[in-house]
Amino acid sequence: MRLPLSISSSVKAALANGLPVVALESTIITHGMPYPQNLVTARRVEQVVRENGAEPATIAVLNGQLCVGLEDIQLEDLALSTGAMKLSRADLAIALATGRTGSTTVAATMIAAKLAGIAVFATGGIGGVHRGAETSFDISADLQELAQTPVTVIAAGAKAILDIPKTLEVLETLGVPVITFGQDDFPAFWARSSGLRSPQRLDDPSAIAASHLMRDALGLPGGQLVANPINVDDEIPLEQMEPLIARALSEAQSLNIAQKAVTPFLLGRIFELTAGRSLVANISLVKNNAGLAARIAGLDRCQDEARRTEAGAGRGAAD
Ligand code: PSU
Ligand code: MN
Repeated sequence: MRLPLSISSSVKAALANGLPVVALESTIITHGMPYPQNLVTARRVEQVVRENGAEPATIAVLNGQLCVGLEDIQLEDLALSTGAMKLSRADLAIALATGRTGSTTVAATMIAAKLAGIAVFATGGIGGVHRGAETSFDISADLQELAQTPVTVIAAGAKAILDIPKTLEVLETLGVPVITFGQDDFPAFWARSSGLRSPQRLDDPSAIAASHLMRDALGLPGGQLVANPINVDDEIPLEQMEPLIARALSEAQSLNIAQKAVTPFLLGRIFELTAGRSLVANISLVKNNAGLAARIAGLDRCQDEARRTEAGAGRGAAD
């Protein structure tokens, strides 16, 4: 079976020339933000990647093609569409086999990035262990993906709609490195701190790029999660979010919202309950993550190059 993988000409050129490329997901466009902010943000995030020296590759499934890098018109169509599927690992093959259109979650975007040869990916927040998972069993496939697909994912931590302590425990069990950039506390998406200490902290993007390569050198599968705290001016402290989150969660429960509808429902309700402030924060943190991802991607390539040169020099000396 031939894989319907379609890499845009600009992404193809960047990859062929060894230039840094940053993957971007599309569920945030179709299920994470309302129109027109979703389109404005998607374009702006691509621009931030470019300003930081890398080529953006927004990923989605369009009419059964796994597209890596979207033309502006494709981005616009996706932002306007109301029927796009939300595609995670479990859905990707079916959507491609049946010619469907859908956006990719963090898990599915990682799969596509790996296929295209892209090692760095920026998003807003990853999916995780939901509150009440002990009865609902609702744990995002994003966590398993981080354990098996070699892509470094830059996110603003995990949303406080999730059970953050349990999310960190599952990541630890799965052997996923969780690295907070520049602070000790693991961030909570809209808030800079979750009140929990991050498993790891690195202050230097080149150390993050080197760790990515070292996992590969060790022969370990999987990627790493880089948690990048939201800018202080745009954060919404946890205490302010908590009552709104509690309300959104209880509404979800009484409406019997389940499976892949849970995250979009909660995000939509929180947008309404914060009178749009959650969206302002969300846009700010995605741009912030795109910038850091582009810097890491640049270093990743340099490091890779350096490693090859070093290996070559080492062999030369042994000869
Ligand atoms: N965080 C956001 N907006 C989003 C998502 C996360 O602020 O749209 C999306 C991401 O694509 C993530 C997905 O991969 O939600 C997780 O969904 P689930 O919990 O159903 O696995
Ligand atoms: Mn889920």
